[in-house]
Amino acid sequence: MADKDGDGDADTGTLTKTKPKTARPPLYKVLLLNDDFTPMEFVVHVLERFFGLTHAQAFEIMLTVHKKGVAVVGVFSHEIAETKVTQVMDFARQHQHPLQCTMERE
Ligand code: TYC
Repeated sequence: MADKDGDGDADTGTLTKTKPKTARPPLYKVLLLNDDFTPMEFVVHVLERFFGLTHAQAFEIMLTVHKKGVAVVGVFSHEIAETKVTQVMDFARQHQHPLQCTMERE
């Protein structure tokens, strides 16, 4: 019975504080991948529509993906990231574009 007060140390008479820990939920990057077929203006539209970006922001990210192959579009909770990926993939499929969107734990 060396730790009757439950603070994780021996009860020596010295008062110690146990720091309350609030675990932060993991975050997920949503990534957009380049391909040779999806029209640039379609990608810009997707970024405006599903990520709330301005036309200028959307154009810049689209160009980064076009030049580098991939870019992070945003960082979200697991549920929000999954929703964004599904929305983008469904919309691309509806329009018969091969655009790929994925998520990755940060
Ligand atoms: N590379 C495409 C083109 O030249 C444009 C594009 C950009 C496609 C970004 C996908 O995620 C993408 N039409």
